[in-house]
Amino acid sequence: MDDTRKKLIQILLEQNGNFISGQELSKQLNITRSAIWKHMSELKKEGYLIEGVTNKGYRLIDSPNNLSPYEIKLGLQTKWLGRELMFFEQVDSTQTIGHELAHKGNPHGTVILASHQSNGRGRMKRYWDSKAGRGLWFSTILRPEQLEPKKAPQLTLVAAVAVATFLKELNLHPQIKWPNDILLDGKKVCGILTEMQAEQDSIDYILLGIGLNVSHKREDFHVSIQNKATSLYLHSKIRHNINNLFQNLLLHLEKQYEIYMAEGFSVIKEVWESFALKYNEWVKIKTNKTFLGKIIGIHEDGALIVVDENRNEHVLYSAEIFFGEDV
Ligand code: BTX
Repeated sequence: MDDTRKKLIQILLEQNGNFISGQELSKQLNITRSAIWKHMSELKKEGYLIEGVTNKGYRLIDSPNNLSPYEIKLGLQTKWLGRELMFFEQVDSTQTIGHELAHKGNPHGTVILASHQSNGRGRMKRYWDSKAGRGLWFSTILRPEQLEPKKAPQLTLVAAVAVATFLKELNLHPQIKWPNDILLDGKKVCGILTEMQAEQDSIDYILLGIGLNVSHKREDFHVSIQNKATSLYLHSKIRHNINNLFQNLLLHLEKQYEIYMAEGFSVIKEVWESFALKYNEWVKIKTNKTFLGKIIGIHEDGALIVVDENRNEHVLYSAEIFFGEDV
């Protein structure tokens, strides 16, 4: 989008729905009134709903519900997270771009956001369905100073707590399935992928990838996941403004990260457990073998603690949990 038009949107947004005169706009933008009129027509074509009234000027009634880095930056209340925001219409995966940028030295808190991922990925090279304009697909570069590499998996749980508290604030009842799935009514609405670059005793960076399904209808998901995935819209039939959602999600992430860094994992662990799914119920657990077990807690380092049918305790760092239809 051309720079004048970006500035024009910014000015219109700043009026909070009130009118601004054409004369004032042409003064602020240093362009003629007919140029303003042309830009307004272009914005309308892009989906902005703008009212023009003689003697009053223009006012913005509604914006297209598309990701817009300008709108995001305008209302972003974070201190450091997303202050450096890279936006792409289409990428293969924001994780790929994130690794490239982290290697080039991009700072802590850089966020890479895409409207569409052609090759979004989950854990263990699984795919992540990332339909254009339907969700928040983003990666964050974190450079936690003085965090031991072995504690890095805790950050997945920190992020899960951030997403869950964010969804709770939307009056939803999220549950966390260890380690990285956020569910609504048993269906996955969000996935988290944490990748790390580290030396033996120091972390270079952590790339925290989050995929949140926002406005999918059922048929927007790949047929293979239509029964087990959901979106905020599908779940609650509410159309959220995607840019506001993103601003709030970043705020929650920043907050939980800071709590974790200042107070350690125990505070996070407690909140995490309050959202945990299938505590003390028999579930199928797959590690290098598959067995029935009960989840009884998470360890201080973020690992899962389960007991098997013979009452033996296991501390698991990597596992798949199956329940319901999956069992
Ligand atoms: P995961 O391995 O726990 O979950 C992947 C599994 O989830 C898939 O095998 C599929 O069954 C299911 N699935 C795929 N897409 C979706 C979806 N949109 N909604 C619900 N279920 C789905 C979870 O991995 C971690 C996902 C992280 C995604 C983010 S998006 C931004 C960043 N870039 C990137 O490539 N990945 C991360």
